[in-house]
This record gives sequence, structure tokens and C-alpha cells, in this order.
Amino acid sequence: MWSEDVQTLAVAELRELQLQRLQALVALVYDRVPFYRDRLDEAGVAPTEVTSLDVLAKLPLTSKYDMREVFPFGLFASPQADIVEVHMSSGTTGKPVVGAYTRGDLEIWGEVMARTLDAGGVTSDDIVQVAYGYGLFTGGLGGHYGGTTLGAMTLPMSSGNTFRQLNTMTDFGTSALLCTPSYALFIAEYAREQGLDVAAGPLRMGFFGAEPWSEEMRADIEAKLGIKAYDIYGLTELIGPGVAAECTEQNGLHVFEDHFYPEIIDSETGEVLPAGQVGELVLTTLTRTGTPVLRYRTRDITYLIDEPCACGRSSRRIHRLMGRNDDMLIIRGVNVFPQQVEEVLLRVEGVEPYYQIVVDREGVLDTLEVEVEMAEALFSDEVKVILALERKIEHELKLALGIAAVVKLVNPKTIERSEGKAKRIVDRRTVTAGA
Ligand code: DLL
Repeated sequence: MWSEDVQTLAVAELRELQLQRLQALVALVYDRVPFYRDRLDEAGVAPTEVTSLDVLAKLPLTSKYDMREVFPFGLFASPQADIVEVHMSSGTTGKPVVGAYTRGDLEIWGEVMARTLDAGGVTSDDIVQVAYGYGLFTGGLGGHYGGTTLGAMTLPMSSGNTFRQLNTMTDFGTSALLCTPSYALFIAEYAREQGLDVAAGPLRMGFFGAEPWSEEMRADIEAKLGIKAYDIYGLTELIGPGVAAECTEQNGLHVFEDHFYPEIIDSETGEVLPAGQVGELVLTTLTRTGTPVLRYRTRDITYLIDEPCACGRSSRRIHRLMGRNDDMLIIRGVNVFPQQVEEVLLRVEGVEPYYQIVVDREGVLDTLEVEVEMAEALFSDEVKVILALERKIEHELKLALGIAAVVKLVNPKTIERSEGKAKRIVDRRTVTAGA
């Protein structure tokens, strides 16, 4: 196991290490970042009062909106001369969020991404194809630093140019693929069209994340590519990918707790919830010095698992993400997560895993429409077969969501394929709702 000593540390020792690091972090941000100093002063907690991990619950939470206010340099805790790299979130809903890395931070990133790949079985003998986008997005370079830190032969493909991805995979004998789950599906589809049997080749592992995906989607990808598909998690604000990752047990994602401290809170009240209870994930960086973050509200919904894992890692795990509280649709008063829709669609025979959820409003009533591609085999079938399948999926969705949806089977290849994060929700109500 990569960095086995620290990954299997006795829990009491891990907590002690976390406390020491938290104390250093709070002292650092208090000293160097006026934004945090003001928030800590407002909360009435001095750095010297962080005498146990329980004090963390009294420290202020940080949101994406806070970060945007101090864009771009307001959260730097190191002099600009010590910053060697910067990444940014896409900022589709406002100003982007900046993550700045010192040389030490890049080493930490390489380390946690090496752990991520090692957890799925990658060694220095493997050939790692990084098909996350390179650039300001953290997926490409994060995967890259993980591969090179581990000593694997790393192919910096970036996303897109699927023809070349497949040729390279075949020519080099790639054994590990890194990309978004939606791009993995597209690669599988493209390979099939080219008559290439990826499952028969050397590809053995995939490390997928950066967007929501379901257990059903995992099974589909594993079958089509003939691999083990591991769920990996992270976000720009914290470091990028490398915050948490699955081991070969594929039963929750181990948080690399010596670098990132996880909490689950009730989104409404901010109260910290015990392991097993579903809520919003809050993360604190324990070691970064470029842009360290205190109690960042991720908006991601999950719960903590603190039972020991058969793999021997002593860190707590998070359950596969269950949605984001800002992706949650409220349709006729009912909470709907896109992943619930995906789970239903992938269980049904006759449709492909390409779909879009369209929410609109007719008068005062919200409408939910799910467009999903029919399988090639169904395409030539009679209209009544297609209609019957639509009604069947509507029935299943009603059972799963508790509200009615209209299902429209669309022709094969009509829903846009994704090379990065897929866009699956179209909410036309936002204009009138003013959100
Ligand atoms: O997506 C970092 C990353 C790159 C993670 C490659 C994994 C692999 P951002 O662009 O800042 O960073 O987006 C972060 O993406 O808050 C989640 O909502 C979502 N997300 C990331 N990983 C997963 C996952 C990268 N495994 C946001 N499952 C996060 C579900 C995920 N959602």
C-alpha cells in the first residue's frame, strides 16, 4: 500500500495528528488571511483555543460565495512568490474559485493522487492514460501528478479526440484510464462502433469522478470496458481530485484524512451530524499552504462511514455522493436528485445511458420530462413497442420519485456526448423563479 504507515495509522494517532495540523492551519490562516481572521474574530475563537477536534464545530463555515467575494487572491496564505501553479473551477454560475499551490502543495497533490491510483491497484508497471481535461480544470494535472508520483508511465492525453484515445490505448496497452464517467461511456460506445473490443485488451482499471454517477452506471461501464471502475472525489477549492477515493472493496471512498478533515452537517442548521447520517459534506484542508480552507461547504450530499474497512486503511469513508443540494430539483414540492432518475433508466432494458432531464412550468404546475435514447435495436421497432416502453419507464419513475414524469424516447445518438462533465439538467423554470 502506498504510504502504508500513515494510511493505516491507529485511529487515536490519526486524530492526534489531525489536531496538531488543525492547530497549525488555524494559526496560519489567522495570521495570513484577513478574510479568515475576521471570521474567526466574529466567531470569538482564538487560534490558541483549538485544543481539541471538537472545537472545529465552533469555527466559521466557508461557502463558495465567500470565496467569490475575495476573488482572485483573497485566500492566499503564502506570498505570491511561493505560488507555483493555479487552478480554477469553471465558474459557470458566477466568478470562478481559485486554488493556488505552493511547491509543497503540489507534492501533497501528487501524494494523495498516488494513493488514489494505488487504492485501485495501479503500480509503477502500469500505463496510465489521463483523459480528464488538462488546463485550469484540476482533473488532468491532478491525475498526471498521481501517475508520475507513483512512477507509472503516464500518458497526458487530456479529454477529447476519442479516436486518438483509443489508438493510443491499443498501441501502448493502457492499463488504467482516468476520465469522467460520462466520457468513459462515450469511449466505450465509440470503441464498439470501430469494432474494437476494449474488454479483451489490457485495460483493467478506471478512475472516474468529477460528476455524479450511479452504481448502475458503474456496472454498465465495468461491463462495457471489462474493467474495475473506481469512484474518485475531489474539488478545486480543496485541491482537485485526491480528497477521497475507493479501494478495491468499492464500498465508500476513503478520505485522505491526514490532509483533509471531513464533517457532515445539517444544511439548514449547520449542526454537525454523526456518522451514518446524511447531510452536507464540509471539508477542511490540514496541510496546504497556498489556499488552505477552513470548513468548506461542498454542497455535496453523503454520509460518513466509520466502521473499519477490510483493506486496512484507518480513514473514514464517505458514501458515494448522493447529489448536490444545489442540483436537487424541487418539483411540485418533491425533492428529486438526478441520480435517482439515472438509477431507474439504467435498470430498464431497451434504453442507452444518455439522458436529459427537462423541468418546466405550465401555469403554476412544474413539469418533469425525461428524454432518454432508445437502444439501436428498438429504433426499427413499431411505435407501439416504443410507447409501451415509455409508459413502463414512467411507471418506474413514479415509484422511485413519488411524482409523475413524462418519458420521451429519442433516437439513438441525439443526446450530446460529453468529453468532460455531462450536462443533464435543463431547468427552464429558473427564469421565472428568479433563482
Ligand atoms: O471535479 C475535481 C475532480 C476531478 C474530481 C477529477 C474527481 C476526478 P470541480 O470541477 O471543482 O473539481 O468540481 C467539484 O464535482 O463538489 C462534486 O459536486 C462533483 N464531483 C467530484 N467528484 C465526484 C464524484 C473536480 N466522484 C464537484 N461523484 C464536487 C460525484 C463528484 N460528484
